[in-house]
Amino acid sequence: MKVYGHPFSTCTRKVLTTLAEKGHEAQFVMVDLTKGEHKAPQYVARHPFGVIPFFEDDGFTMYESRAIIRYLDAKLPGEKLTPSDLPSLGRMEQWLSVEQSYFSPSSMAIIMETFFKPMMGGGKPDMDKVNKGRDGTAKALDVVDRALMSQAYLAGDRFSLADISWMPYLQYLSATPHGTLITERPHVKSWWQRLSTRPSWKKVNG
Ligand SMILES: N[C@@H](CCC(=O)N[C@@H](CS)C(=O)NCC(=O)O)C(=O)O
Repeated sequence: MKVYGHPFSTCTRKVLTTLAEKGHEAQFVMVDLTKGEHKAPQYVARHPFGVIPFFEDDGFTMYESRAIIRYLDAKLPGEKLTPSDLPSLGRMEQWLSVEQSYFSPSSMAIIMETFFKPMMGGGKPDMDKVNKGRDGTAKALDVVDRALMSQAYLAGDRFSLADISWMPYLQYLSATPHGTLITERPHVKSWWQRLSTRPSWKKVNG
């Protein structure tokens, strides 16, 4: 298996975390976003949308991080990251969708403005974007906080792909001055402590 991506990329991290959870090593092919390698013709020939990650498995190729992690869980041996009972499966899919639709767009607005922009020498954060991002992030985390009052993980009592999909954004958020969005919500805070101390996450972020 080959994963084309960048170690700083949230979507690449979902794939690498899933591989680590399954105890499987894949070849990592660096696509340097800072050099625009994801827009180079030879990469776009693989991934028509010119983003990372891209995935290869013995001649089969695919893209879209959330689709890749489902594929990996279905294919690889090891602990299942997808519940077998229907209500928990439904919950997992709900939270994957909430991450994609509401949480990641708003948290990424904060992360881009307050983490990546200064790191790339891009100047001061645009506070309109940050504040809009904060509103969306707070709403999503309020909803998760309520759900986590009665269960340890998003799909229920067991860790699943849904938790993996939230982890990269929680990690970056916690490294910004807006990490209080996590720590001021008690159930989100303890959930993030459980997630961020998993060996798979330490491996990907090591
Ligand atoms: N829906 C895609 C999103 C991929 C995506 O936006 N990747 C980012 C890195 S996390 C990227 O390549 N950004 C570069 C760009 O948009 O030019 C997925 O889940 O794989």
